[in-house]
Amino acid sequence: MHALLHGTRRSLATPSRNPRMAVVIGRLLGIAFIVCFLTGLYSHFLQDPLPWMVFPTRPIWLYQVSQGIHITAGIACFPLILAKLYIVFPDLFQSPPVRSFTHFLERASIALFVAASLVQITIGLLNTFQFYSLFPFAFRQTHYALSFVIIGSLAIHIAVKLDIISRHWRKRDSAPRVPRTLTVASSSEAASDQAASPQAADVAGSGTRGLTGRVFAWIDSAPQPEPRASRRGFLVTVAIAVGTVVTLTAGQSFRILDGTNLFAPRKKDIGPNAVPVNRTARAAKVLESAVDPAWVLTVSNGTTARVYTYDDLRAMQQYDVELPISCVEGWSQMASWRGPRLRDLVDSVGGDPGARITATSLEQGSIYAVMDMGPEFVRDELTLVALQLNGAPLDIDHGYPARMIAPARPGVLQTKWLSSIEVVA
Ligand SMILES: Nc1nc2c(c(=O)[nH]1)N[C@H]1C(S)=C(S)[C@@H](COP(=O)(O)O)O[C@H]1N2
Ligand SMILES: [Mo]
Repeated sequence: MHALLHGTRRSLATPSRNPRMAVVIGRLLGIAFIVCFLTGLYSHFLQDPLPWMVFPTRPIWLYQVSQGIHITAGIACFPLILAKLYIVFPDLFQSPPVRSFTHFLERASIALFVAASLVQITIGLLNTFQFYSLFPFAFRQTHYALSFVIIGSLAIHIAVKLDIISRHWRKRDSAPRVPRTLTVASSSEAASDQAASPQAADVAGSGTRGLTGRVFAWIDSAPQPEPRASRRGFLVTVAIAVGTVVTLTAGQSFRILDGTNLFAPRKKDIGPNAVPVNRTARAAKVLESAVDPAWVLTVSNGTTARVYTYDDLRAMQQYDVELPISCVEGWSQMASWRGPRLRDLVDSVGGDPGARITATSLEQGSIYAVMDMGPEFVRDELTLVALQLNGAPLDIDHGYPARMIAPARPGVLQTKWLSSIEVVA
């Protein structure tokens, strides 16, 4: 068993599998994870705010950019994680597999970290293709919970590897290569190397750190034909892979890459009113209710209620605003909207300046059918009950007769096919 594990690890050794590379890729991955975590928290709490939370409403593209970065960084994680797993793959064959309780914890935390990360990016990617119904669980809650598992195990991982990370953080600080004769199997050789190299002595100490150090020392000592060239080749390969997946998808979020957006689920400007559609009127089962001539928008505040017909809404002061639809799935699109201000409607029923609202759609039985909005968005002069999109009445798929549009909010909260607005204290 011992020999088998060692033989396997030896045969897996390549120049790119070294601690410096693990640190270089790990660093990028760590940055991507933290960026995803922070932008993810922002998106999560916009949709599920804690009672005291107040959100910025400017710049209007804040959520659009934040979520674009979230999805793009998440997509970039695929090649980065694969590269990182490739580099550290021989570590899987450590012998003995578990050396001590600390070593067990170290390996278990890495296993958890890898598993959680792979699940996280996979369900995230599937979600951008709207596979929500594929999961027998609530996507957002799961994604949110996993993010804490990942950030927690990342912190443990960094703590455990701090020694290696700091030694290989800068290129010039990297430990000198240990002689090729060093093998983990032979303690006498290790001992002679300790004498020859202070770094080797440093890493070959007792406990888990010693083992990890020796693992990397061993990887470092693998036969290395033209190591520089093949290491650069590996980095270039990873860079090309990251560049490719980003270039082929990020156009959904960033217009500058629209031309090369071949793989993302949405393209800009394509759809009715030149805007992509998330959920169609047919899918939302509002094909009839949305065009019912008896449609009215009910605005209420306690016992006070007013009923607005479509013509009543059009007779109010109309405003033109430029605001993006920014889907949680990453795609976004700037558009021109026209309609009355939400705050004028709220004022018409004596709404308090600090009041929240709950908006309800004609759509039945969907989590997007009811939406909550805090006062910072309700009072904002850019928040409209939109009747027009890009110079024409809303297409039925974009929420005809009336929909919500507010700055710096996720698309999920831009409720279509409005039927009522309730002021809540
Ligand atoms: N009633 C209702 N409103 C909704 C949705 C929905 O499913 N039902 N989807 C939301 C989502 S997820 C997005 S991204 C935007 C997209 O708006 P669009 O389809 O007009 O582009 O609408 C939002 N409004
Ligand atoms: Mo969305």
